[in-house]
Amino acid sequence: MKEPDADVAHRVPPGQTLTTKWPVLTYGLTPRVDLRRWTFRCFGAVERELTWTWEEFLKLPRVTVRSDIHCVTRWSKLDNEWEGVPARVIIEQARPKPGTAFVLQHADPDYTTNTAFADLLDDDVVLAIRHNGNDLEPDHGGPMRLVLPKLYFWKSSKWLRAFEFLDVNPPGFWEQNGYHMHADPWTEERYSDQETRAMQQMRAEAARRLRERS
Ligand SMILES: Nc1nc2c(c(=O)[nH]1)N[C@H]1C(S)=C(S)[C@@H](COP(=O)(O)O)O[C@H]1N2
Ligand SMILES: [Mo]
Repeated sequence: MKEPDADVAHRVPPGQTLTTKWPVLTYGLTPRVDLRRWTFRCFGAVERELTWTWEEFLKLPRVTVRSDIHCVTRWSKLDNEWEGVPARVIIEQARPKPGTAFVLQHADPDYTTNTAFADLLDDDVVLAIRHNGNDLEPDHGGPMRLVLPKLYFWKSSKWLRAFEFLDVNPPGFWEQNGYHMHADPWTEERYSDQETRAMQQMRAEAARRLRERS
């Protein structure tokens, strides 16, 4: 860890320290993935539910983007090069219904995190399979993880398996355990007690509706 040089200081959000290492942060164990059974799925409020096998997923158009990682545990890692399928490509194929405002990411093993639909549409949001020229290591989410660089990194699911399109905003795993619904590192949206009253009501309402549905 070191103090950022002046030329990159503007890229380091408040309360963060730079690292050149890449820590592994997983709740639980790295899942073992069988690529013959792996699928990625879009479901919920979509015109058609879609499922890609690994072979099909590899045929989707890919881009290479460069971005910075900001973890809520206060480390940041600059200049990561990610190769992956733009989230927008996936969303265009799934065609979310009007009124879709949120996406719940479902990942192995039993990890979820909620995101505003609009936050997935940025050019640098990718379903990544490679990092700095190498296949993504299992500990870092291989074979595929989301990268959503403008939010704290817990909003980037490793071992991503599905997008659920929703008109409500249910809290995901960390969001049910004290962390913020939105997670903007520039305004330090770290903890749920910093949420607006409206957002806290929305989280309670959405959690209740999802419980009723299941
Ligand atoms: N499936 C899954 N995705 C996850 C996590 C997890 O525990 N399980 N941890 C999150 C957290 S808190 C962070 S900071 C990043 C860490 O990614 P890394 O281990 O590649 O640094 O992954 C996020 N995505
Ligand atoms: Mo994290």
